[in-house]
Amino acid sequence: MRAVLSTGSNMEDSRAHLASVVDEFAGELVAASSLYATAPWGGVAQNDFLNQVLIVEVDQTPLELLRRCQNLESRARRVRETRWGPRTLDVDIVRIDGHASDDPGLTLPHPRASQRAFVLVPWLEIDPGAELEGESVAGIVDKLGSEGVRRL
Ligand code: PH2
Ligand code: MG
Ligand code: MG
Repeated sequence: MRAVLSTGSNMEDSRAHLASVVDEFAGELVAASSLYATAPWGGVAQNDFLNQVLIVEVDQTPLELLRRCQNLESRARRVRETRWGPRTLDVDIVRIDGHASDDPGLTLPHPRASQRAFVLVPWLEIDPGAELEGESVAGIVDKLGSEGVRRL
């Protein structure tokens, strides 16, 4: 099963937190984007984020992959405080090829991905032909713009 993951951090050593995800999926990694410095999305005043997108090929169910992502967040001592607020590590499943779900525990594709240049721009870097719900990611980015998303 092929999945697109979005990782983000704006607390502590953000590079190390993102690297912990690359390490976890090292043997299953299809592609990893550059790191991006991104302005906070969602209206909470906070430090800029570091974001990255990974494409992985895993031999797991969607819920098993979700647990694995949540374990990585726990290992980073992630505390869930403010919605859309600061975090040590966020690992979101953006899309799983051939899979859609409206389960509130794991909605796929990620319901807000199409509003988030910090997800779409890194994704486009590693998959220029990417599609989200039948629309090209390149086309979505054209409409949305990519202000505040800087490739490092
Ligand atoms: N994550 C959020 C809220 N806002 N903004 C940016 N730039 N990057 C993020 O990863 C991010 C955010 C909550 O998931
Ligand atoms: Mg998130
Ligand atoms: Mg999350």
